[in-house]
Amino acid sequence: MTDVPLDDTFQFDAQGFIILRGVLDADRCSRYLAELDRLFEQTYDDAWLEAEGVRGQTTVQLTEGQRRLNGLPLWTDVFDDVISLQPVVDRLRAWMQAPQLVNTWAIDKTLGTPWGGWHRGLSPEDYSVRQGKVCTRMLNCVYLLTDNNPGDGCLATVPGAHKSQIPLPHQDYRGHELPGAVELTGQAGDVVMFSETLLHTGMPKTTEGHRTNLYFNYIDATYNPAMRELLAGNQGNVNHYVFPPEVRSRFDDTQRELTQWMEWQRTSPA
Ligand SMILES: O=C(O)CCC(=O)C(=O)O
Repeated sequence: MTDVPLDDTFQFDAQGFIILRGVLDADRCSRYLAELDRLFEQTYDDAWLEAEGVRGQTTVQLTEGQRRLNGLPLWTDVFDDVISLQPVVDRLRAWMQAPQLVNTWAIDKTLGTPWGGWHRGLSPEDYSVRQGKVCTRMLNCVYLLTDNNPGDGCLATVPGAHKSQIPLPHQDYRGHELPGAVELTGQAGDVVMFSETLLHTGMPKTTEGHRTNLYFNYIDATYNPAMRELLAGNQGNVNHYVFPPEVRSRFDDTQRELTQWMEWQRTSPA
């Protein structure tokens, strides 16, 4: 582990996010995009969703102009090295107590994708700074595989709103109506790391072509992902989070360490 520059920690704390430039090279972006093309062509058996009382997302979700694929390492080993990218791992370890990977997904947007809704994964109580140590209990890493230019359906956020406890009903605000909203642009290969206590949403895609990103979301080891989904009424989502032993057995040491909680999980009720 290398020391994370204090400038980065300052910026992450002040804004709730940071953009790391040029983490993935062009070849790697192309390889990941080609694999996503292949994976989006496949069909997925979500039979577990039919079990009585199980609620959760299907593996592929198609909405207006947009495709989303959940649980990436379950379907391919091509994205395994995303988990152990050093600049990201260093910052995860600096800004979390003990990062553990939970949710992984890809979103591919085309012309016509509308605004998403404003949301945050956790409340600001789950973000703290004590004696200079940042601690967010959930941190999302977004890997830009294509350019995210204005109009491309970029991530939008309100910088600093990871600490906001003003009870504005943010979910009732459409897009730019939320005061202070900004569009996060970047180029293929950049990585956005943001605290999930930060208000964020996806913007509409008003341009031609594809905007494709990967999302690798980490929670603190002190936090129980199964209970989180159960309380949210989506207990089946854990099926996308837990990688079985045959997936983890191909991982390197860093990838195994960042997914250690999965050793103690099974996806069907006892
Ligand atoms: O990049 C986007 O479109 C927004 C994604 C997002 O907010 C989410 O997947 O929770």
